Amino acid sequence: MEMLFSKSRSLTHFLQYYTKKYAVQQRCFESIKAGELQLDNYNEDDQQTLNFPGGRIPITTRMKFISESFEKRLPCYRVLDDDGDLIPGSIFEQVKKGLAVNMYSTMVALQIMDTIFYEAQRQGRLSFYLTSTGEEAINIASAAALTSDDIVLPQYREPGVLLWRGFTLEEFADQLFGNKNDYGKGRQMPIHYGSNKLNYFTVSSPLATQLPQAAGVAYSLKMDKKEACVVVYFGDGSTSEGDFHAGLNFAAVMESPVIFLCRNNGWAISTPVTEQFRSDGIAIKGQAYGIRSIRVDGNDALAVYSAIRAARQMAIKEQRPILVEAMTYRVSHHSTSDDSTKYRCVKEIEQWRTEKNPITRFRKWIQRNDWWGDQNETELRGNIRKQVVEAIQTAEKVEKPPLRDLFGDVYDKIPSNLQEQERFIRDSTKRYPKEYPFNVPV
Ligand SMILES: Cc1ncc(C[n+]2csc(CCOP(=O)(O)OP(=O)(O)O)c2C)c(N)n1
Ligand SMILES: [Mg+2]
Repeated sequence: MEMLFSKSRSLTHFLQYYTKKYAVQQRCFESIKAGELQLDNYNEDDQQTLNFPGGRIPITTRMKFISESFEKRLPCYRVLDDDGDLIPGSIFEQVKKGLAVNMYSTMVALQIMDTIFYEAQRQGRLSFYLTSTGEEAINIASAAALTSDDIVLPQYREPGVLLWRGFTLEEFADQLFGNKNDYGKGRQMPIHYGSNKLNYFTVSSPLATQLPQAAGVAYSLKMDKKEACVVVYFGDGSTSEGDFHAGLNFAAVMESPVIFLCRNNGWAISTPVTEQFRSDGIAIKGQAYGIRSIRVDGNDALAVYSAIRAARQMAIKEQRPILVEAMTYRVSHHSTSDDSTKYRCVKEIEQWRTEKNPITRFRKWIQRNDWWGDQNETELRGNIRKQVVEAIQTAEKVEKPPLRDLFGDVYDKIPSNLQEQERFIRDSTKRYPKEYPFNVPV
């Protein structure tokens, strides 16, 4: 009791705590009369049911185990075929010329940004990089289906969502170079972007931590009665983390308006999905948590756009989570620290890079609509290339954040161990000035 008092600090808190606890103990499930578990004739089919906490369950005399899989695999929702033609009879959200061209142009911008930043890393100008190659449609089409009030919790392969929301190439470059304009003050690895202004949480390295957080953020939107939802992105590999399960269950029970968007790209660094799980992918897992789910072709921008629009509508109107599994392929190496040709077939990578390319597929569709031509393509690519190169050249020259920024922003008052570390690093810079980066103000 003493502990409780010191935690809650006041008698009022203590009483509130006990009143709540007592109320919970008094709660009784509607389907159960206290103390009995009865068998009775109940439902319309005259089938016998059992009363259990949580509801009535039909009984059977057959000892039947649920199968570990369905006879057929869960189908994948698609609108455009591999050649960018509309599949007859497909149901999808209409996309007008302006939006379609904007989506296409941003996919191309993401592709070019990735190519040039990747090369800059190979030249030794950046410490690390990671591309979204092959997953441009998931990035851009999902972003296009949202509004700017929707809150994004990313993994790390979704910079296209930020690009769509207006993060500038300079802002990307500032983060990558960790210069003094970087919102994280150079304290994070490259690609850990974030933007308060654009409702985009900062990328965090430990996988899947964003999932339970997303359930909580969405619950706060619900409490504030906001006309918005949360979208949380994650990879197939991240679903092996406990946080995936906690996040889904939490959101289902709390009826949080959140879209769980899994990019199933076949790989988690060198681990293929066949070694990651034995289920038919991810969407199927939603049902076990009581979450409405869909599997969609992640390389079909129109299908992704339509599915996320529908998911958003349901999440907000019905105040519930939705799980979307977007099927795709990680065309790039995992990151600049990886060589994927060591563990997968080059032919397979090439096929996804060319024949199943989501950008080419969407381009074919907009060209058939007479919304795009070769001239537009040349101009767009030239312009973006120039802008990315300029952004790199500028960001590279900007001064790094001062040494003192390494120790701030976490504690209200810097604790003694950090003060000691600061003294130590300052001493070292004096003793070994040549070993210390010249462009970090001390
Ligand atoms: C908790 C945790 N475990 C392991 C890692 C190391 N790690 C970084 S990325 C990655 C693969 C993740 O794969 P996936 O979620 O499928 O995303 P993808 O890279 O394919 O987009 C791993 C294992 C980590 N960052 N965090
Ligand atoms: Mg993956």
